Amino acid sequence: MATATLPKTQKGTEQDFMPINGTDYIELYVGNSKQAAHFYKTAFGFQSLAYAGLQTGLKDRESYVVVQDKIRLVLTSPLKSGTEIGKHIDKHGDGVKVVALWVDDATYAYDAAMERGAKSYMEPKVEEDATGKVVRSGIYTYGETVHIFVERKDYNGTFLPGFKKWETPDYNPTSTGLMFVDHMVGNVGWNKMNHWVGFYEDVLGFRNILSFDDKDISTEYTALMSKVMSNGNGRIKFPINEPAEGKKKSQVEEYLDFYEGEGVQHIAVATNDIIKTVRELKSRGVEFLQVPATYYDAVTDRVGEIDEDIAPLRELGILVDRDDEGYLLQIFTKPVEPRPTMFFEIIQRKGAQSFGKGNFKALFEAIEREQELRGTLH
Ligand code: TYF
Ligand code: FE
Repeated sequence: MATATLPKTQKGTEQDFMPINGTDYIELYVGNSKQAAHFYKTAFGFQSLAYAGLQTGLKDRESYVVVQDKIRLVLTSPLKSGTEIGKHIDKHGDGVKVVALWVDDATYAYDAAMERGAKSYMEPKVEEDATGKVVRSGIYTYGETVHIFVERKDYNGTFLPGFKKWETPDYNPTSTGLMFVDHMVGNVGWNKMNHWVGFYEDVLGFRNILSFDDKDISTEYTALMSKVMSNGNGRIKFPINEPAEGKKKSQVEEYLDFYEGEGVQHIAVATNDIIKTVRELKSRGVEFLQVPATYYDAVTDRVGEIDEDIAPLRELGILVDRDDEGYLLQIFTKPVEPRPTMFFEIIQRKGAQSFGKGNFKALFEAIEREQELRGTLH
């Protein structure tokens, strides 16, 4: 059963011991950062922002940073064999290494997390350039994924010290209307969901705001369970999925097999005009999961009146769901790398603060059809 509760910090006087302003950046370790940056510019409409590599004195890695409104992606590749980045890519394929959290005090955030049982990834480190200073610190979360706390209140540079502005005067595809990270989902191992729920509660002061069990999230063949964790102000939402036993291999299990461990499953990005955004993304070659046309026969009965015409939603395959507070529109890309691991969700919220429970069945059946095509639905 799905249950909604307000984060405790919004109910009473309890202090939020881990104030977070939002997602600072997402860093992916990828085989070819230069081409990945081109892909995110061309296909998703990100803009060139910053660069660090040979030209800035780095010898072992190269990073390209792209930006779209509040979303910053860092694409990083090694420049030689035997690096931690290379090992990460060898094991997992391209994937998210860092989910960076924007805080006012990265030293305090680190100390508070460590005191509550976090595993250290990076002790607080001050980095400076002519425009100011940034403090960063980091802790491990599920798998080899890490959270880096970024304190940038005394900084005025382009991205971070050590990076230079990346200027591409000859190639700047337009934005596709993506605005900010709405939520990021982690896939964790069998029976590990509650462990990571406890980690976000104890170490980072998050609250479990929604829960889905295998009865909510199952089709005829596959199942999973999910709990949504939110920080105090609701700007950070991390659903955590674990596989559940079904007749066939669930998508979470498939992810764990191909990623060879726990990791980020999808990045949901918000738009305020999903029809325009999805039309643009499709024209640039982004591939989306397709639900059957019959999905739209019942949609008005299920969600009632909405502002959008059904015709373009049907044409583009955009899903709709309603809750007590309003409705939402969402659509899911196919995985964006060779392994069936990470994908994107495009979401437009019109009041609803939920995650599209009414679409789970149609969505998971669409994922199963993809699994069937690649021969991984056993
Ligand atoms: O983030 C969510 O909960 C929704 C639905 O494997 C969802 O986007 C949940 C699990 C999943 C794919 C999508
Ligand atoms: Fe999602």
